[in-house]
Amino acid sequence: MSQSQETLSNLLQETRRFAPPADLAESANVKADAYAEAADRPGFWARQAERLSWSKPWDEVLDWSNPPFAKWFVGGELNVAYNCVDRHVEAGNGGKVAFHWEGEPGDARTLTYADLQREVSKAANALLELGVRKGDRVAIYLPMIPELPISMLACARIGATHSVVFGGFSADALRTRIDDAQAKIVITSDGGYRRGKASALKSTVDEAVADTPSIEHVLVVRRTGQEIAAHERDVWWHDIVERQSDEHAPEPVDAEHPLYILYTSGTTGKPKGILHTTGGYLTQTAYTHYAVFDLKPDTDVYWCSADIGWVTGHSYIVYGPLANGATSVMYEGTPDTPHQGRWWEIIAKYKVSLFYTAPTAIRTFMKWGDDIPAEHDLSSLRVIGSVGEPINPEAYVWYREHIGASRAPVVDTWWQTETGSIMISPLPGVTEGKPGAAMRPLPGIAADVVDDQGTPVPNGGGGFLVVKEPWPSMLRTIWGDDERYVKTYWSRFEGLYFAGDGAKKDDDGDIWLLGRVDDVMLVSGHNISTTEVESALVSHPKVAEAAVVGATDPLTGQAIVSFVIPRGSAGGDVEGDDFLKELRDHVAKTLGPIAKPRQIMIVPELPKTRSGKIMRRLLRDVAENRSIGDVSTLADSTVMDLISEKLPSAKSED
Ligand code: 6R9
Repeated sequence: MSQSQETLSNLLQETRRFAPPADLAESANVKADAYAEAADRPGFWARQAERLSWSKPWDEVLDWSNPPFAKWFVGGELNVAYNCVDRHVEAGNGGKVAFHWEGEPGDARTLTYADLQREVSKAANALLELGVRKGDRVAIYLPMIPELPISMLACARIGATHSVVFGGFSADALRTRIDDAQAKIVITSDGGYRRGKASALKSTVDEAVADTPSIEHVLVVRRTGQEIAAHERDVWWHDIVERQSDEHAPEPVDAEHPLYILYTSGTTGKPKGILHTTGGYLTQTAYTHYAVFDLKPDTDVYWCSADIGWVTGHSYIVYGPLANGATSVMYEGTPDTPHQGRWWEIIAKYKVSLFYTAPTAIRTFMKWGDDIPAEHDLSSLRVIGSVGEPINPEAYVWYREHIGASRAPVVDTWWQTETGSIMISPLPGVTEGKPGAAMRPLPGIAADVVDDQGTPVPNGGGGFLVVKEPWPSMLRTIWGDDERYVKTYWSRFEGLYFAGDGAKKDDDGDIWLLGRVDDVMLVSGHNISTTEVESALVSHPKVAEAAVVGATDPLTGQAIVSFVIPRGSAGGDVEGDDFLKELRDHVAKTLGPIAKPRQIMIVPELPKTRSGKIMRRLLRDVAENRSIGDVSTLADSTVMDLISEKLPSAKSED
C-alpha cells in the first residue's frame, strides 16, 4: 500500500447513462422504495429472512455485542438443503427443472427439484454410512458436474461443513486445505472434461491424501471412465450412493451453524479459510439473487458461468438460486470448446434470460470478435451481470450491445468471498446504469469510501472501500484463527470492515471500484488506480485487454507500465512505435498527462489467477526487471514465458 496521505485521484470521466427498460422497471421485484424501507437494517433483514422456512423462529435478528463476531437470527433453526430443495417439492414444484446441466463433450442431464431431493437424500445417507456426522468437515474436489451441488447439499442436509476446493488446484493446495479443516472425507471424481480432453483429478487426490491423517475415505464419482489407482480408503459413488434410500429427513441446525469453509489465497501467505454460517448467509444470497437479477422463478432461466469452486458459484449457482426455486443452467467446460460460440449456443438452446459472468470472459469475447455472438439468438436475455474485477466501461458497453442487444441492463456486482453475497450493485429495474460503476450499496448494506483516517470522502473523492455495519452473509471468522480475522479485516480502520479495495465516489455519490489498494500506483505524488488506466487503454478501439502496474522510477517515484493485448480485428502494425505512441497519447487525452504510461508492452496473454483475476504482482516483476515470483496460482504457467519472450518489443519514451 502506498504511503501517501493523498486519496485516489479521480481521473476517469464517463458520461454515458443507461436507464432500465420501461417494462422491466414496471414489473421489477425490487423498486426504488426498497432503499428507504431498509433504513431500519435489522428490520429489513428480518423481513428478508422470511423468504426461508425456519423450523424454529429466531429470538433476536442480530447480536453485535462482541464485534467483529456477529450472530444473525439468534436462536433460529433451519436446514439449508430443505430450503433449497424439499420445500419446493412440497410446494408442488417437484417437476420443475433445477439444473439443465451441459457437459463439455455435449452430453446433458436434467435435474428437477424432485430428482435433486432424491439424489441429495441418497448422498446424505451415504455420507452417514461413511461415518460423517454433524459438524464434521468434508472436502469436495470435483469438476462442474451435478454431483458437486448434490454433495454440497448432502453435507448441508446432515449438518456437515463442506470445503470445496477448485478442481484446478494442485495436490499441495488440496493437502493444506484438507489439513487446515481436518476434513474426514474427500469427494472427487476420476477426472473431468476440459478443452476437449479428460483430465485426471483422482490422482491429485491420491497424492494429497497420502499424507493427511484426518481423511478416512475418498468418495469417487465416475465421470470420464479413465483408469484410477485403487486404494483401500476409496469408495465409488455408484457403489455406495446408488444403493441408499432416497429418503432422508433434513437435520435442522442453528442459524449460526458452519455451512462451509472456502479458502481464499489472498496476496501472500497461508490461505484463509473463510467461514460462512447458515441463516444469514442463505437469507442474503436468496435476497440478492432475487433483487439484483430480478428473478421470476416461473419464467426465467438463469445461468452463472462461474466455477462452483469459487464463491460466485457457491452463492449464485448453488445456494441463492436454489433457495429461490430457480431454473438454472450449469456448464462443465471451457467457453471455446468445441468452438468460440459455445456459451452463446447454450444461451440460445435453453433460452437463458439472466446471465452472470466475469469481465475477464467479456474481454476475451471482445478479443475473439463481435461476429461470434452475432451468430446466435441471444434475444431471451433480459438482465446480464458481471463480477470478479472492475468492468472497464468499454467492456460494459460491448457486453450491453453485443450480448444484451442494447436492451438488457448490465449489473456490475461488487462483493468478495468474505462478504458471501453481493454488496454493491445496480438494481436492474431502478438504477440508471453508468458503464464501469457498481453504483450503490444494496438495500440493507452500509458501505462507504473513506480516506486514510477513516472519514468518508466527499462526492468526487477517492479512497478505501469499507463496510460500516454487519451484514447477514458476512464471514464469521477465519477457520481456526479469530485473531487473523480481526487483524486482516477489522484493524485498518476502527470499527470498520476494510475490504482491501480502492474506490471513488463520483459527483452523484455513486461508487466506482478501482482495484486492490496494493495495486495502486504512486506517480509524482498522485495515487493513480490501475483500473482507470486499464480502462483508458481498453477504450482504444484496437485494444482488447490491458494490465497496468507501477514500476520504480528515479524521476517520478513510480512510473506506469502497461501490458496490452490487441483486438483480433485490430489489423495494421500493432507492434510498431507509431501504435505505441498512439496508445500513450490516447491515455493522456482520456485521463490527463499524469496517467501517460512510461512504457507499453504488446503481449499475447496476461497472467491470471484461475478465477480470472489479473496477477499484477508478476507483471511488476517484469516491469522492474526482477526474476518472476511465485507462479503457482496462475491459471496457465506458460503465460509468463510468452510475456518474457515479448520483452524486446518493450518501448519506452525517451
Ligand atoms: C465475488 C468475488 C473479491 C475481489 C474484490 C475486488 C474484486 C469482485 C468486483 C470486483 C470491482 C466488481 N471484485 N467484484 N472489483 N468490481 N464488481 O470475486 O470474490 O474471489 O473473493 O474476489 O474481487 O477486488 O475484493 P473474490
